[in-house]
Amino acid sequence: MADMLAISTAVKEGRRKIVEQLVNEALAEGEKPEDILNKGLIVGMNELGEQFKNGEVYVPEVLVAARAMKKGTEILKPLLLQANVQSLGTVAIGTVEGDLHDIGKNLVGMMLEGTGFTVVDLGENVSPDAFVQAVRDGAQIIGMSALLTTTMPMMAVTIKALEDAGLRDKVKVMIGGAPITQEYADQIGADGYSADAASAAELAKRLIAA
Ligand code: B1M
Repeated sequence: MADMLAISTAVKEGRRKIVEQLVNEALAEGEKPEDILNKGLIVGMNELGEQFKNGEVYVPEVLVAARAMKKGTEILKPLLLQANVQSLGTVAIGTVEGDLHDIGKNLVGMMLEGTGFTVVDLGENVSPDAFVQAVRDGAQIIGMSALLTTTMPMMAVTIKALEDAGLRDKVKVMIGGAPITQEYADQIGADGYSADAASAAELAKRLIAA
């Protein structure tokens, strides 16, 4: 039986090679990729987040853990993606201006691709203008991620930029990230909020159908 505790511990301790080895072993034992992600990698990163909050670890440790987590998700990515012949639509996704957290955004992008969307990854620290340009370039959905309470307001600024550009009614806006809530989405006039990557893909399907 695959050892999810060992995977989450290896992420927490930033042991990239061990994460790689354990994830490959878990797959060889028949463990589902989504279970390795949710019960191993994400658990480790969330636990480290708590330690970070409590001042038990600092930015360098978190950075090393993020790299270890990335290694694990790189192995899982092709397995989480299913072959879809026809695209369901185009989603431009990015972390808002001022925010460099990209792990959750990358997972959401991965799930959207797996569901059949074409994903344009705008990266991190994405300006409102860059989101506006993505709509001009054909994105039907904008996906914004924010992990910091200080960068959340950039979501509202981006929605305002879409309005000012006369594009608000041409695009659906979905948002997410640890500090984001449905209440906040309603407050800033986003079309949808989701708490995790799997429900983000479901939300995108509902938005494109609407
Ligand atoms: Co930062 N950081 N960080 N950090 N970091 C948090 C977010 C924090 C909560 C830690 C803490 O104090 N407990 C805290 C924010 C506090 C606050 O604002 N209230 C914090 C801080 C303070 C900071 C710095 C300011 C620290 C400093 O420099 N003093 C700094 C800011 C840098 C910046 O962005 N300008 C900083 C830096 C960093 C690192 C660079 C070291 C690193 C990021 C590396 C990277 O992303 N490449 C980092 C990390 C890793 C974290 C924690 C530990 C983990 C984040 C993560 O990747 N989680 C985090 C603590 C925490 O969140 N528990 C923390 C795993 C990931 C799978 O979850 O991103 O929530 P998450 O994504 C989920 C859902 O939220 C959702 O789906 C995802 C998958 O299920 N989701 C969406 C996300 N986006 C979505 C979009 C959608 C839909 C759903 O639709 C479009």
